[in-house]
Amino acid sequence: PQEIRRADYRPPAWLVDEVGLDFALDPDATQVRSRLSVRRNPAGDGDHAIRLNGDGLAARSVMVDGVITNDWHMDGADLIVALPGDAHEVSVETQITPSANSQLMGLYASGGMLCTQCEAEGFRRITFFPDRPDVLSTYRVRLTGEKGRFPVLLSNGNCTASGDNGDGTHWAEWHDPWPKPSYLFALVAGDLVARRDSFTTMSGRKVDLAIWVRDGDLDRTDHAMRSLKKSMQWDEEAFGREYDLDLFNIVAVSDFNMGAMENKGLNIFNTRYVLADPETATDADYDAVEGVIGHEYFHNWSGNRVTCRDWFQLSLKEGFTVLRDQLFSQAMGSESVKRIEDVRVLRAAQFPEDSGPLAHPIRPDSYREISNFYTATVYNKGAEVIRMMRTMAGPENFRKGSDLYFDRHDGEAATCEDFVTAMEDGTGLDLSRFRLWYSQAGTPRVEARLEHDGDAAILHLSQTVPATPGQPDKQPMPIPLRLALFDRDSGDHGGEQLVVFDKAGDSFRFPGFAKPPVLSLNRGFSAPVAIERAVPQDELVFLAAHDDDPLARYEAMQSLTVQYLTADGGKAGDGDGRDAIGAAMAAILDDPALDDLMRGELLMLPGEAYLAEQLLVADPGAIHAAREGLKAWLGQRLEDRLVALHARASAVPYGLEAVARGARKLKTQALVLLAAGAPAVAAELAAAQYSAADNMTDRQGALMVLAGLDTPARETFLADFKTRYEGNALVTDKWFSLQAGSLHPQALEHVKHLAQHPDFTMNNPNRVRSLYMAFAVNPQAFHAASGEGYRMIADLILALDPINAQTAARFVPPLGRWRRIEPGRSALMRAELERVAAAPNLSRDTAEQVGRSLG
Ligand code: BAL
Ligand code: ZN
Repeated sequence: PQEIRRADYRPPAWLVDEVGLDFALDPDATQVRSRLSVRRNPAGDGDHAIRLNGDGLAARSVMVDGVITNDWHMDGADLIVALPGDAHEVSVETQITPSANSQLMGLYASGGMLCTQCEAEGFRRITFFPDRPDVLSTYRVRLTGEKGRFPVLLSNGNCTASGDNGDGTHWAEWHDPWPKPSYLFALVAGDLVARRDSFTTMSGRKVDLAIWVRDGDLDRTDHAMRSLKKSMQWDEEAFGREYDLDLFNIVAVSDFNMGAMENKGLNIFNTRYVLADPETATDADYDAVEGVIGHEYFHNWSGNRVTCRDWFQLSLKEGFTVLRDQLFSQAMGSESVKRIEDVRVLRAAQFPEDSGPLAHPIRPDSYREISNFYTATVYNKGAEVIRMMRTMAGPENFRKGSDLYFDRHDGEAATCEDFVTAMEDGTGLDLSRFRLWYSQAGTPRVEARLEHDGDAAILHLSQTVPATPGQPDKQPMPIPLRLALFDRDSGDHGGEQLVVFDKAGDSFRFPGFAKPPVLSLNRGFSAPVAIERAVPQDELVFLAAHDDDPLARYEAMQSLTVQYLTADGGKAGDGDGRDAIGAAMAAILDDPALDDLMRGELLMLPGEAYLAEQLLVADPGAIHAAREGLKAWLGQRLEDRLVALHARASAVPYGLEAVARGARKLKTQALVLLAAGAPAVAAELAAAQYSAADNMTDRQGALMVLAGLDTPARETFLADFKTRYEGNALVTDKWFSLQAGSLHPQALEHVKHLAQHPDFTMNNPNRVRSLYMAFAVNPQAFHAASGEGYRMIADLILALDPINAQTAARFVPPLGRWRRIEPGRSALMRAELERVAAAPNLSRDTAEQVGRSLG
């Protein structure tokens, strides 16, 4: 497949001002008639034919200005129609088969309903169209379908008319007055019920809100509705953004490739980010629903009102919208805990991407299949890059920059460059060198050394940005580092400072320190970099106990553990390091000033993927053994405290407030350490926790621990869980995940059996991910020394690719890590990638990912 390059961007030759679409809906044969009002783009290349992208479509008829024409031809999958003048009406008739659409792109069937997913290039699977984000049109859509099957007919914007045809079918017409690119088109037809509510905007307009689900799911939509109203309110207060239609619809579907989709006025969601009640959703699920509802809603401005010029600019809307959803969640719950969670996700998902064969800048330079670039780099690092601008500008100036950006580009398809320019103009910052964050891939490594000289502390910094594919040489980047220097005796610092470090090497002098201070660096994780500094153990212990920046305190605990676990390549550590961790954890358990949510963060050990990332070449088996060894030692050493903690937390009644959530978090964390150090005690407490549970957080936490233990209770409780929630797809996903992700030594065997379970299907992405993604990120099972885990994932990719290429390609990155793994496993991983690469008829998605991983 052909490589598409950012540098080759050309404006569209033709613009489409208005789109009329007429759907006669039928799962097996849907007729689509389009009517496009097109005009020649003065900025285009003067082409006398319009290119209408298609994917698997055949034109049944083509009309220009109401007259059938034969002056058209196919160029690959695209339809080229000759147009003599400067403005025409082009109409095309196509027929599609939603019931056969297993890729879940375009119009497809999901459990009897019909729905769409068009981002990035799904609209061309519905009808021929200039399917690119810089072609913005207003849409009028007419839907006709059987009343019995499809009592609800939805599309973007407002419903302008509806009626009964008297023949068992009915129709509805929708009009979206806001010009939008085709990727934001949506329709839904199905037998759905709605939770309804309303929101009055800051200018006093009443907006009707509806969340559409299957009958039976309605009582699990309360949290989603509350999250939506909070999102609407917060976006007005924090960013001055008001909603702009009279109606906002959300529809939940169970077959969905992504988490959710921000279609204008008609967001379509994966059920897992809508449905939640205490019995079936964990606290993490509640947070995810709130965060994703916010994210999609915030796209109404960052993405829809201002959209992307081309797909290379994806981070323009995704990085910014992730930052917006992160700030929203920080404001709704614990600010510090949310920041720590986001940093953990970045390190677990994005740092490995940045240091592997799939590394790319947040604004990529080329792609073959754009679906492969919906990545942690574009999303999460993209958010960090904008967060750095906010840190340098300060929140108030940042708001001026974002206001200017929205004002200046409302109704346009913009670029990342437009965003940075608006930020410069609005904030007064000089971002000329900062733009490197958009063009250079790779996580900068910052070496830091603190020197004490007379009465001053001198911070010496140097940076390198590692080579990444296609980018052998890098320039130094501007890196904003928040820092504080603590007096060891008083435990205080004289105020936080911000240094922007933008050279290969530099030194910063801080006078007024008679004694060497303790450095707290990159506070709040102000820059998405890896700090390399040999921090003395006593300083880490000091910061873990005293740092007033919660993220820095968490970092100190993480570093303490990372230093211990990665000593000698992860094979062994010294007893002194282990004692320091034990003492620090005991202090955290005992610290009365900590709230339990934060306590839980400080007690969390770094994950195995993050530990592996610290090593040039990792031995996953050794890392797993070292980490489990530390857990066992901690479980034994802290057994009494952990048992007491479990009892204290178990006495807190269920609620959604922070105190109750913190108690639930600690309850299961205590079990996890006890399971390693005192398995019999843990098994008993976990069984009690499971049986007493009145909520999914406790029940799932207990079952997770039991699923990892070799105890007879394991089977009993897994079976109970399965039957207790029979018929609930999202909880059944949990049942698969718990086993595939478990610490049980037979986890790999369990996955093999589960793949044969009648509830397993390759046609539902949630189910596939619940089994195989949970397995692929379970280091012990996936990295089985035999290579069987690698074979299993390669087999999955090959089997899934023809069914759902987008989801299949997502399983390539775990195998793509082969260069950073010890030689024995590395060769096995590579062999599996080569086996996949050699298969005939690979999708563009999978072929690109496998090619880059081997390249
Ligand atoms: N735009 C794709 C889904 C999302 O990021 O919201
Ligand atoms: Zn998004």
